[in-house]
Amino acid sequence: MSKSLPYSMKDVHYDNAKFRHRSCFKMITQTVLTSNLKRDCISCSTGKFLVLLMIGGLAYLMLTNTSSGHSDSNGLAKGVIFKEGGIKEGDKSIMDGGNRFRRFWRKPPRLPPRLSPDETGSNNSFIHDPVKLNEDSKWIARQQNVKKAFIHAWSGYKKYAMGFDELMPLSHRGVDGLGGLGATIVDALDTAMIMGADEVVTEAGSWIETHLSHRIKEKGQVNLFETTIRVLGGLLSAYHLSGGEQGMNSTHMGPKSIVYLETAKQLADLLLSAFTSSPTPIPFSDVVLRDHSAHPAPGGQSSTSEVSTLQLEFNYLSTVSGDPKYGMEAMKVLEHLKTLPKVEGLVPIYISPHSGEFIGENIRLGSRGDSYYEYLIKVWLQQGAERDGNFKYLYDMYEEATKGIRHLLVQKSIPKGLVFVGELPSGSKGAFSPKMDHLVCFLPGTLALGATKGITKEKAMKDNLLTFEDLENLKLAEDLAKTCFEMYSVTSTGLAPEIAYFHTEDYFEQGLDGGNKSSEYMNDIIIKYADRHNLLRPETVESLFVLYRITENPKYREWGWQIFEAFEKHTKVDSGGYSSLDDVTRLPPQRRDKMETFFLGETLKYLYLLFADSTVLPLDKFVFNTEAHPFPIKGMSKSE
Ligand code: DMJ
Repeated sequence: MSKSLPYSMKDVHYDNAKFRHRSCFKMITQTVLTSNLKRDCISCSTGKFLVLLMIGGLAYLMLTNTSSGHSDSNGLAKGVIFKEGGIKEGDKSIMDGGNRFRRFWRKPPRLPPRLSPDETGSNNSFIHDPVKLNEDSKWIARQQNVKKAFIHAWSGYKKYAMGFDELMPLSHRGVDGLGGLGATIVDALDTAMIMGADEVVTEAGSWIETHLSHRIKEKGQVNLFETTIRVLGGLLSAYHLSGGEQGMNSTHMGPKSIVYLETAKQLADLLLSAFTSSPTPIPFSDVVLRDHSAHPAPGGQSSTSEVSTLQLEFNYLSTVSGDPKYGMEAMKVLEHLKTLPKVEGLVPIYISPHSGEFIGENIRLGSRGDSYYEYLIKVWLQQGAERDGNFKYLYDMYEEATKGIRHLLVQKSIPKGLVFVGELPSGSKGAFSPKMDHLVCFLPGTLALGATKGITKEKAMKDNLLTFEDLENLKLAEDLAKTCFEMYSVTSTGLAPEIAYFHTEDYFEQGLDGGNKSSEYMNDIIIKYADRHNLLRPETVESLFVLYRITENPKYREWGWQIFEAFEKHTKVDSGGYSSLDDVTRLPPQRRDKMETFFLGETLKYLYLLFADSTVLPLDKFVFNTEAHPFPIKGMSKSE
């Protein structure tokens, strides 16, 4: 295990033999033995003698001139000498000489092993492959740029908004848009752990330990879904990543892991009132923390995606707390949804907690619909070996839904044939709308994950694991990922709008292009004035990350890098933080005074992981909640 992360989270920088320290002696002897001198002289005995003489001379110089090491090792050596050998102070110089000799002959020290041997094994071949070596250094450097961006985002938040939910990076203030639980802090914490941003881990962890429990007791209304995915999810993944399940006292900066778990339980106990106050298995949308009460949203309806995007978090809390009540309440929602009528597996975006029935016919995979589909497959994956027992219905619902998506929602744009997912605002009998929210860009990643269950496509093919449906979904995933990427590159800023429309036989509007005249998709993608903002959303880079892991195609990394560069260029605020934008089609773009928590929780985390070694948080062992907080798949955590 690395210093800061549990077994599964080893830092990716370790296995570079190229960065290992080599002793001067080793370097010189290697140079001598591999140089022309070797070829020219080693065959003659004078040559051999000269080489030996040189080695001997060098060894002598090192023994007599090397300082006796780091002050640390001096102190330690002294202690050990007295303890083990009972040798007196007067004998120290003899021992020092011996120690030098031992140090001299022992292997050069390695950098701290931050990947376990099984994780590094497969990568060692590149040591001999200069092209791969270069390529790897490129991605390591790019990954470090993402880490720098994360620290810049955090520094702005810390300077101007510490303790608030979000940073307003232009007016240098904080704002509590999510109920006042310090959402940026909790959302960002596991990203900091994954990146090894220790200072951020300390600052975020200490704030949580000192303030969060009190806030949970005192604060008023929070949204069940937002609080679950960001705050509960963040606490639980911090608990795992800091070694909580190994029963360790955290070696991290910040508090002990148990603090995260206890705070998560305190919060979840209050959130449970949204389930228990409702007359049906569909929870109310809002909870008033200080009153221990819950109520429906104004208008009385809940979003379908919100009620079905709580289960990974509550299930995992049940696993680690040993109390089944959390998972049981949350799973009742999905069990209930299973019984409701659907349109080829597709569901309306509103549901009533009073009747338990869907409301209206509006079907879409964007806002209020999106993560219903995501959690069907992820909650099933979370069960590990138990997937095909009581949870099989989730896979069936997912499979039916993906067929429905392909049949009813997927079309191609003209003239260039971008594959996109549209909407059915009046159900399957009504008109098709060629509108696609950026939020839909989670779908390529989810489809790819559902197809291979987290292993690479190559391995899945080799082991004959892919069904016809899997292959169709994988193909759709790749096509959609391209469309999502083009939604970025078609604009002047290289950043995607919140919503795009696609040119079809039935729909076109002149003069609403993205502004990048060199994009070949200029006429395919239409961006209305009201939809031109960018909120630093993660969905596209999330899908690029998953697709890269599964297909191993480097183009996904390159696309991710282009997007990152556009964020750097247009959204970075010098005084700290990153801002949203009002209009991605204009140069320079007008900035919007908000840094969303998911920029730190998701966008930068997925970019970092996109450039990381695939052994970091492998997708067949971890499932990411919809806010990018990773939980181990059942049976994959060492404590189980
Ligand atoms: C996040 O809070 C989650 O990813 C959610 O599922 C959708 N919206 C935002 C990011 O865009």
